[in-house]
Amino acid sequence: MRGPRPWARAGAVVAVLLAAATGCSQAKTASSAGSSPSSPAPAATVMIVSDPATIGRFTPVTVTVAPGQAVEWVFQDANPHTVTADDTSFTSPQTGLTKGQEYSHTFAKAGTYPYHCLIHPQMKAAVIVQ
Ligand SMILES: [Cu+2]
Repeated sequence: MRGPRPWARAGAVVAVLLAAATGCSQAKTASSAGSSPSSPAPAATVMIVSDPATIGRFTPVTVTVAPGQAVEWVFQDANPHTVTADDTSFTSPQTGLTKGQEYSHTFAKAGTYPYHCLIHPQMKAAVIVQ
């Protein structure tokens, strides 16, 4: 009985190829879906805009993110500003960033993180991580 064996083997090869093809399409679908529930949320955005009263202003003044989430500051003022933690645990370049530049920081632990601008101490804001 040598007849059936090659056919059985061919069938097995087809089955393996089908499984491989199915695996491929599943992987492709999963990666193109992009945001699974377990992936970290995208960064929250804080704008730094000009303000006649304080030269610059963080908006929103308080931003809330989850642990592991980043905050991205988008500088929109021609005047240089910094994003500097009151406890100096994080800071953007201390010479200041200006319009068109960005700075981001990822917050790993829950807590309240007040920050200010080194150049204009009247510019105050906070990140809440919870
Ligand atoms: Cu400033």
